[in-house]
Amino acid sequence: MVSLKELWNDEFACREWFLPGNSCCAGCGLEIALRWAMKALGPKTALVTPASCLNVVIGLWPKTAPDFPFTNMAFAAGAAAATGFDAAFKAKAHRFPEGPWKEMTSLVFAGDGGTTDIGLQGLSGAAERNSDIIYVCYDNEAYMNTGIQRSSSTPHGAKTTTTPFGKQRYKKDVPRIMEAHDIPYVATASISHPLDIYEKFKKAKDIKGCRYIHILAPCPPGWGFPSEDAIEIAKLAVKTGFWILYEVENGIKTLSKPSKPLIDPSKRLPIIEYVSKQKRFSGISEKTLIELQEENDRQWNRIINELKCQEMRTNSE
Ligand SMILES: Cc1ncc(C[n+]2csc(CCOP(=O)(O)OP(=O)(O)O)c2C)c(N)n1
Ligand code: SF4
Ligand SMILES: [Mg+2]
Repeated sequence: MVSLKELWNDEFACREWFLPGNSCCAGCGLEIALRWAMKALGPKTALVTPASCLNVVIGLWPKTAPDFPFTNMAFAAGAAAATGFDAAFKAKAHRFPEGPWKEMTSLVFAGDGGTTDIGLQGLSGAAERNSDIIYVCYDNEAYMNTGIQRSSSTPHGAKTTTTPFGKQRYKKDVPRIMEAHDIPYVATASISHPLDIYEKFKKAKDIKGCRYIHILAPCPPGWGFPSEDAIEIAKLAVKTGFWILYEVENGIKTLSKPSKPLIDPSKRLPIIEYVSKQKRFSGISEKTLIELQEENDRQWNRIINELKCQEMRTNSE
């Protein structure tokens, strides 16, 4: 893994591109995610932000934070807009080969509502076309900007303003849906592991085609925990196995370092350790807690089986 010393000597990583003093809440996960993504991508990045907390934060003058080009976009149109930008950059690069156009990266940073609900059709279209974009879902597991409504990414049992007794359904597994599109790169990440985020974006930058990165981005007011605990909460998500870190490169899946030991179930902390630190799960019933734990075990068993099949296939080739 890259060292902090190496980052310090890197022209892009050693400074901030999403500037401090912006209007994100203290401890906001999306801000940390974007900062680390931009350290890897650098300023020749054109960012598209569909309607979301980021969309509001990013455009508020005089606290406009990005030190790189960005466009605020309609809620459903993130992937389509970035595809258009990429086409324009490629056309410009053809006409003006000496310009900066060929180095531009088209990036979408969308919330879970903008990705797993309203933007999913456009995202699927871009993935099917293998559009040359990086699409990021920063997942704070609800529609935070409009007052904490449930999304299809809200976990089972979590209270939101539209699920006052806890959500009945389970979280939609969008990284798995993106894997099914056979795009060149799919990864999950968490703000608890910024160097892992950095490395995944560095890798994604050098891949052509549609790349999808899904980042767990805790939200202190929306989840109900003190701002200073944001990293600890994200760490617990990984340590309990609730949030599994992995990459899929050209169809080959690998668990990322922090999640690898958790193949052994005894190494996973019980899910209650994560849930009990957040007000959105307050009053969760024993039954829902067991269901949440069982769902988590199912997710792990599925991934472990996939890895075993993959290994058998590779050995037989
Ligand atoms: C078509 C449309 N419907 C609704 C809205 C209102 N709206 C703006 S942001 C938002 C919530 C976005 O949620 P998410 O994508 O999860 O991002 P977050 O706010 O959590 O960062 C909604 C419903 C809108 N802008 N456009
Ligand atoms: S409400 Fe949540 S996601 Fe939105 S800016 Fe605040 S901490 Fe970030
Ligand atoms: Mg959200």
